[in-house]
Amino acid sequence: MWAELLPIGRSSASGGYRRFAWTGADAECRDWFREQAECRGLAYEVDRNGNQWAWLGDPAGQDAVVAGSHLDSVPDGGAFDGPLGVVSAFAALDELRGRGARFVKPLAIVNFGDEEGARFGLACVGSRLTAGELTVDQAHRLTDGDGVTLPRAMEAAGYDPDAIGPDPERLARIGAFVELHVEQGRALDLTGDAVGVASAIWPHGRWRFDFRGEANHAGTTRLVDRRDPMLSYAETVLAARREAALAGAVATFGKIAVEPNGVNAIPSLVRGWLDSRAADQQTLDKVVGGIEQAAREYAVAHGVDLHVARESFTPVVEFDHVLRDELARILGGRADLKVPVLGTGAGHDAGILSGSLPTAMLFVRNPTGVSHSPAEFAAEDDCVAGVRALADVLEGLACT
Ligand code: HGY
Ligand code: MN
Ligand code: MN
Repeated sequence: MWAELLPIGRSSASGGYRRFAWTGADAECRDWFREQAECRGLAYEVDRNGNQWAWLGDPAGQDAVVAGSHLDSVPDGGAFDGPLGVVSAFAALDELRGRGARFVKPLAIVNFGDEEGARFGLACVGSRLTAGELTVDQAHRLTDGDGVTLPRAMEAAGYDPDAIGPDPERLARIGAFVELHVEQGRALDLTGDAVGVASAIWPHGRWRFDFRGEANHAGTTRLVDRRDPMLSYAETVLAARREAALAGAVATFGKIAVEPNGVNAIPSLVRGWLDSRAADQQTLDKVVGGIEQAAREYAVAHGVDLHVARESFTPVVEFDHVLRDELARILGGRADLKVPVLGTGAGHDAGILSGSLPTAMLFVRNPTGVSHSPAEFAAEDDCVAGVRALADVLEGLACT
């Protein structure tokens, strides 16, 4: 499975993946998913929001057990964030068939669309739409950097944008969703364990800061006459670092757009996107409030206008305790496996769906902790341990 996925959407320059929603690379990943479903004799379907499902047992049955993740990537993402959960779900099914497991509940493997939000700016679009946490109107207004709207992009990829919307009946048929994911930190490396279980996801969001000044000549405009938005933006980046460090949170300006974007022109607009996350809501509010206040002061000092818009927000997620205890019980029976429980600052479809049904996550050790980068890594032994743990969990939840 890895060998087939390896070249899809890979940049030869960076070695990273560019698998953005509704692009050619995304379509190739989707073809791969369908082939994996078909070659295993699973019933394949695409839901109204473009998420892909592969069913063993009756797709219309009740109390289904679902495993999976996503196949899209951030710009120059690693190979594991997303695909590890989908590949492991197929591998776990193969393992269970090898064990002769007898399924008493429907089992599905899922690929949620547009998890990273790399193209349209909002993460987890597929699961948010399904859970009713993103309205159809909001989704129809999403636009990429080239001005292409989500509906046009879906259409171009052969999907029907008028079909999108909440899917409560589908979610009501699912008894448990388990997402396996490469760890995006070093907690497991530090405890020396191959696999962990998630406790909670930090609240997190994305904010757009538009600093508007005045375009002018870089050679002839006196420093005192300038209204340069780059200065207030730069100071705001430093303020974000300061506020986050003070609060024990994180804040990142990782994306920027500059107009007119000329070497010899003072910018008229600097647009920066802030991603900030903290262990609790109060801390996050304090950090983002502090950054915004500082940005306003810098804007005034440089004669620049500032507009701040929150583009997305995901509240804290505490994973279902009953399902988590069930996972601990199932995996606790394995003398060779100690499974620590960890929190994470990364967002996931399992977090979005946690408001609609019991969800849980398994993490696989990442020896460097690096993620959202071509250097992301997980050792083969640990991936195999992840598959075995997922197989045990699925067997415990779906088999006699
Ligand atoms: O940005 C995130 O937390 C993610 O990996 N979707
Ligand atoms: Mn990610
Ligand atoms: Mn992911």
